Amino acid sequence: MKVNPAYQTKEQLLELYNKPLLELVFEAATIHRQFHNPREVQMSSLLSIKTGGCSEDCGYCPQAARYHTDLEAHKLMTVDSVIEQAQNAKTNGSSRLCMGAAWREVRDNKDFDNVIEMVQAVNNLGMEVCCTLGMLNEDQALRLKNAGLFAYNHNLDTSPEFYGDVISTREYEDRLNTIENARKAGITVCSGGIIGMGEAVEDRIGLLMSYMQMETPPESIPINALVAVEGTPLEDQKPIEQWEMIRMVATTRIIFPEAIVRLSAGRTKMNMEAQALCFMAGAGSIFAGDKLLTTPNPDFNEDKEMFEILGLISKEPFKDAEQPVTIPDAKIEERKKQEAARQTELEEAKKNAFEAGFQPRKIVTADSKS
Ligand code: SAM
Ligand code: DTB
Ligand code: SF4
Repeated sequence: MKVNPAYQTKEQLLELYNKPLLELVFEAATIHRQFHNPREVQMSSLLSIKTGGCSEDCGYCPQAARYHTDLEAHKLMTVDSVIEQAQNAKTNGSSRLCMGAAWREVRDNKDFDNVIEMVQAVNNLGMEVCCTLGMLNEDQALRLKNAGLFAYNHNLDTSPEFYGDVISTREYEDRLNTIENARKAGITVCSGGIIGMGEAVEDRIGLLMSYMQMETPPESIPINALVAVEGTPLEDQKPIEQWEMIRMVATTRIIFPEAIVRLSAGRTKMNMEAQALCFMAGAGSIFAGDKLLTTPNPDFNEDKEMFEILGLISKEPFKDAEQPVTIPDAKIEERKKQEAARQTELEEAKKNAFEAGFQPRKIVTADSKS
């Protein structure tokens, strides 16, 4: 059951969202137990592989170049440092790694080739690999799929009606197209929203309606509370009530019984009791590690303690779908072949020059004189 047939109209969803809180949590918990092991919560780590300097104007985002935030921009990380961070996350109990880049869209360049190598390497570590890189075309989605990408994250964030109040540099339709491209390539979809941006409850419901209307709704739905960052247009938004986060998690759980609902950004402002109610209401994952992409998150030890107190266990990778197989990437293989050929040519040339009697020039330094 991908979508719960008991709820179809906006009115029904609104009524559900506004139900007496404990009734709502009870209904969500009941459904959660039919489709998931309620003790299992996936720990997923985020890694910002390319930070800041983004050309978009998403009103919530500290990485947009046009806002004056304290963020330090960084170019794309190296494949080796990504492997090191992924290994570290795995050692700390994460079974999934989500790599994020502050790009409007993916471009077919050396950076993307490097991302392909990152996906291959992290998949080889036996972790679920997720990427969030902005807009994607079909070919790019296919290259990611063949590299071993498990999921693509691309959030719709809010309802189509409220979207223009938050972002003007792209359309809702653009987001839907990218999700479709990932889906066509056979990658699972991770897509969710942010609450606390000044939207009405109707907009939260509108977001869920967008997913209900998809032929295949997302396998993974992250629910974020806005992290209001100084310097962004949404810096003065009042933090949402914890109850709203619980309601949103519970409503999402009831509407999409099979999906994994992720209790995402905003946990530093939640106490353990509120998080416990979110788990009760069907949250099946958290972001683990002391940093989200650029903002703080509870550290591994704090979450470990919470898991112990609540009797939660961390979910193993690939329990919901098989691990993707990594297939060599034609472009990268061709580049490696060309590099190897160039290296051989260089060595041949050196050898020939030596045989023809050319000696490497002796460099005279102060040391070699004495
Ligand atoms: N640039 C890519 C994109 O926008 O799809 C990927 C990175 S972007 C930072 C990933 C997601 O992070 C956004 O879609 C948004 O939902 C979430 N996000 C960004 N800033 C946030 C904030 N301050 N609070 C909560 N969620 C945020
Ligand atoms: C998602 O829905 N939330 C994550 C992940 N998917 C990429 C990102 C949250 C970012 C919070 C702000 C920051 O740390 O920059
Ligand atoms: Fe850029 Fe993504 Fe941030 Fe929007 S959310 S400004 S696209 S990094």
